[in-house]
Formats: sequence, C-alpha cells, structure tokens
Amino acid sequence: MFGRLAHAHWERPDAKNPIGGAPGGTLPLAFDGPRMTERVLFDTDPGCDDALMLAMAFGHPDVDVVGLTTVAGNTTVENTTANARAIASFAGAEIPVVRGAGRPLVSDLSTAEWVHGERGLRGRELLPDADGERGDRHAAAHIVAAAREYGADLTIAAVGPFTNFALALALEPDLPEMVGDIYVMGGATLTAGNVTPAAEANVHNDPEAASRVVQDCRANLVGLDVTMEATLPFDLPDYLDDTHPWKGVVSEWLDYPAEVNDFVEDSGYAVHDAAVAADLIGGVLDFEPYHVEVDTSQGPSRGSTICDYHGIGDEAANTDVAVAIDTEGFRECFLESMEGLR
Ligand SMILES: [Ca+2]
Repeated sequence: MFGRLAHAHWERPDAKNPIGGAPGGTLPLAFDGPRMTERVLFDTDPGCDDALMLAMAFGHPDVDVVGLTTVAGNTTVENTTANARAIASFAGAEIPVVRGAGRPLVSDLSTAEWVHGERGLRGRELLPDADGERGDRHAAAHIVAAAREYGADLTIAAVGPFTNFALALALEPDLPEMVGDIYVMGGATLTAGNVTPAAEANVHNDPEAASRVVQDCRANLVGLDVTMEATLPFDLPDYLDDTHPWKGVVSEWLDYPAEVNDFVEDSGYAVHDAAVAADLIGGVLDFEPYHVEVDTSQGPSRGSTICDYHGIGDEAANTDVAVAIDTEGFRECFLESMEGLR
C-alpha cells in the first residue's frame, strides 16, 4: 500500500474537463442507494481548508453538523471563532459555535495567515459579520457535553491542533467509548511533513495534545499521506455557475499562495480538512491499523507521527491510518455538496 501511495500521482484525464462534469452544467453524482446521515461535531480552526470542509458538511444532506468548537491554529482563536460563526451563519446553520483553546498546551502558538489570509480566512469580507467572543462554556466542555447528549450517534472530527480534544479527553476519559467515530486530520505517517521535514501542521502546533489523543483513543488519522491528494482542480470555480451563492467565497478559499501550491502543482489545490468531510459523505479513504506515536521531543522531529509500518515495535495497533484516497470520489463529494448550498 505504501508503495502504491508513494508513487500515486493523479493525472487530469482531460485538462478542460478534470472532474467529468461540464462547467456550469450538470454535475456527476456518484452515490446511489441508501445513505446514512452522519451527526458530526467539528473541532476546527478556519482556515481556508476548514472552510471548504465546512461548506461540504453544511451542503450535504448526509451530514448533520450539530456544532462547531474552535481552536487556535491557522490564526488566533478569536479569529477562528469569528470565522466559524461567519461560515455557519452564511450556511444558515443555527448551531452552537463554542470557542476553545487560545494556545497549545505547552508550546507557543504559531499561526499561518500567510497561507490562509488576513484574519485567517480569505474572502472573510464576503461573509456575515460575526464575533469571536468566548461563551460560558469552553470548547472542551462542549465536546464532552455533545458526547453525553448524542452518544454513539456522534462523530467527532478534529481538524485543527488537538488542544481542545486533548482537554476533552482529560475531562472525560471515557469519551472514546461514548461516541461513534473519531476523525483527526493531522500527521504525516508514511510521508514527509509540511511545516518541518518531519511534521504536519496540526500535530506540530500542539504535539503534546496530539500525543494524548493518539494514546487515548482509536482515531481515524487523516494525514498528509492522503490529504496531499485531496485536491480540487485549479479551475474548480469554473464548475460553479455565477449565480451560486458560495462561488465567491469558494474561489477565495481556493486561492492559495503559489508557495503552497508548489507542493501540488500538478493536481490542484490540496484542501486537507475536506478529506474528512468527503470520507463522511462518500467513504473516499482507505484505512489500515498501525501503532502510532507522536514525537514530543524538542529536536528536529518534534511533532512527527511515527508509524510502525513494519510492526518492528511489536505493539498493538492504536490508530487507523488513512493510507489511500479516491481523489475523483473526493471531487465528486465536493461538487455534490455545492449543489446542496444553492
Ligand atoms: Ca484546520
């Protein structure tokens, strides 16, 4: 599987028609048959790829977003909270958006406005006004409360630094047994990092929190191994007609700086967090069980996710690692969701 991934390279079947639909026309819909609605709480740091993920989740009838919790990461927690509230408002979603941790557990906060834009979200001016104020309840407490309310029907998807989620696990150690699936977007298990040679951004931002999450729950780890191939074509906005209410913001969210696109210049924009939404909708990821540890040392591999691919350590698998993605299916999920946002 690793060999296949290492050499996998998506090629456009037709440069004028990279998705299979027609610009502004009928979109290819690939999912037939009975479907289950996923009830999901997203812990998020929007962030342009977070925003694209949330657009998918709000737009698709198979996903029921029951709330958002926010964490500092791509930008400050004041900004991520305001951004999340603005996106939810734009989607017409009346759900709790609960502010959480403003910095990692141990290390200093490092933000990435250069990637995501001023206030951490390009196109912010196209969204409704929203505040980033804290409420009476912390995000970690809200995650626990949602787990108690929805139980096994709830999927938790953490797609920012895992500070809130680690705090929630400290508050309620039984959390993993209380809920259904747990997704965490982060790590670079069998591939290279994106903020250091060894580490992916969400894990590197708060390695101690990520370590706690990996130790305490059997998560679906969705890392750069697959999210670098969770790409949308550079001309994706052409596939949304000019009357689509989200065309403007989607175009802005996809307008990554060239320095980021250098990673994926052949296949389009990698929108990492959106891989999680696509798997909830269309099961586009393949997972394999491995033992994973997070490096919390201060050396050059800090924040790396060490995956015992060969079973050398002889320790039981503790993580289900995403090892392959159906990129075409991912794109179909995205466009299907966009239809739901009209
Ligand atoms: Ca994120």
